[in-house]
Amino acid sequence: MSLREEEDADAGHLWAGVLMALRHAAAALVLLALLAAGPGRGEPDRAGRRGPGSQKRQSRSSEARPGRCSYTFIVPQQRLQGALCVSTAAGGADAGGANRSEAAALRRELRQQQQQLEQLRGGLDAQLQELRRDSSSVNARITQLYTQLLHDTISKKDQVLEQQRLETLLLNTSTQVLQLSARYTELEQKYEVLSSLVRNQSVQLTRSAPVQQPAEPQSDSMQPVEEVSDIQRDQSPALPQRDPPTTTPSPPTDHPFISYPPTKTPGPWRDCQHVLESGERASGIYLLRPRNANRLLQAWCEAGWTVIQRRQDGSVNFFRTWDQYKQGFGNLDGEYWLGLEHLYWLTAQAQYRLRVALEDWQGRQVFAEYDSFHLEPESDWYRLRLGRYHGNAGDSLSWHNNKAFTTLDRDKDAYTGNCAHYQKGGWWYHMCAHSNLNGVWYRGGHYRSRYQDGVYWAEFHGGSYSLKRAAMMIKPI
Ligand SMILES: [Ca+2]
Repeated sequence: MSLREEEDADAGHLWAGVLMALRHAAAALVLLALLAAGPGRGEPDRAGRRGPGSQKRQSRSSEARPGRCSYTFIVPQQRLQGALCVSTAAGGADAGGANRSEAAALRRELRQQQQQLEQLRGGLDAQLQELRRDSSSVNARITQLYTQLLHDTISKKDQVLEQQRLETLLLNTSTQVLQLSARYTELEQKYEVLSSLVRNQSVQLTRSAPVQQPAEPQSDSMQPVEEVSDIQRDQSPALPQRDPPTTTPSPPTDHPFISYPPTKTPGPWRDCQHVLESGERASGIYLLRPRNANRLLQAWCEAGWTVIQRRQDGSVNFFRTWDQYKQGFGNLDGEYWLGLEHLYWLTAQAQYRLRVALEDWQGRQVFAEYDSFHLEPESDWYRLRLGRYHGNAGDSLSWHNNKAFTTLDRDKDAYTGNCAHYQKGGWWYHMCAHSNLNGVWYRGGHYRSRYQDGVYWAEFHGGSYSLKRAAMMIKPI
């Protein structure tokens, strides 16, 4: 902007010079005109064109007295210093001749000045044009610089934005790395736990191998048909485990055995109701043999109820394979799963009802009952058949009615993936679960997990609350 103002100032000076030159030229023209009109009285119309100043000069010249100037001209000071006096006084021929010669000299002088003025004007025009060209080039240069500055500014802003974006990206990446690191640590810990479980199972298998040999089933005999599940092995006092209750039982074998002493030796009983009817009222472990079943099993009996599942302290891992869910696992006096095959035979011998007893971490106890309960055979994936609900826990199992059982290695649910992988258990998953009593036992109720994999009953505290206690039990109608 200052350049532009400077340029304007230069142009102003130029114009002022031009005007000054024009004024001088005009004065010279007036003088020329007056000289051309002769030494007589000036013609009023010619003088009148020069404006009021000329009128005054005319009036003064009309009053000229002998010996004094008839016309007074103001000529440019560059050439003539002071006033120029032309005497027009009437007198001798010498005086007139002198005046004429002076006038001729003046005319020459004026012509010269006129020529100089023309030259000056031409020079000025050339300079003006040159200045204009300079101005245009300066303008173009300023525009170019301004454009470049704008471009640089925008580019710097872009750089700042890009830098901010990169910083954000770096921050996010760092966070992800930290999360991955934490996840890796967690996986490492899980791997350690699993490794120790595998070692324990190997030890148990080694120790139990000799016991399995004599336990071949004897069909068509009232002698116990030696069928048993992991449950018995888990709690066998004869098979001390290296670890406390958190030890995971070994996988079921083709030729199971009985190793846990029942609470009462008599039996086997058809179910716990049969135990109760036989006068055995104490809660505990009893030997059962379902009617028409070529197998013996043990279960926890409580007031005629046959407990088929129990959660209470997270001591047993319920994330198991199909075979393990089929045969059962856990500790009969603790957490356990009776086994789908046992459930099938039990519920095939009579009409049973199901009771689900739940307790939250504040000690509140609720229940859900279904007036009929049985399973289809393994060929139909132990499909759940459930009757009407009643109770005060809310109905979170009817949604699973008529659904096949799903485990981590056998996906029979309606979901595109395997629900067992997400719910960390085995259940009659649908898409996926309103109840997940075989899920992960979390301490304290509300838990944080990527998936809803706790021990939950959706109608009682929702899917993100892991219950303290849960038990499933059956009783003939
Ligand atoms: Ca599926």
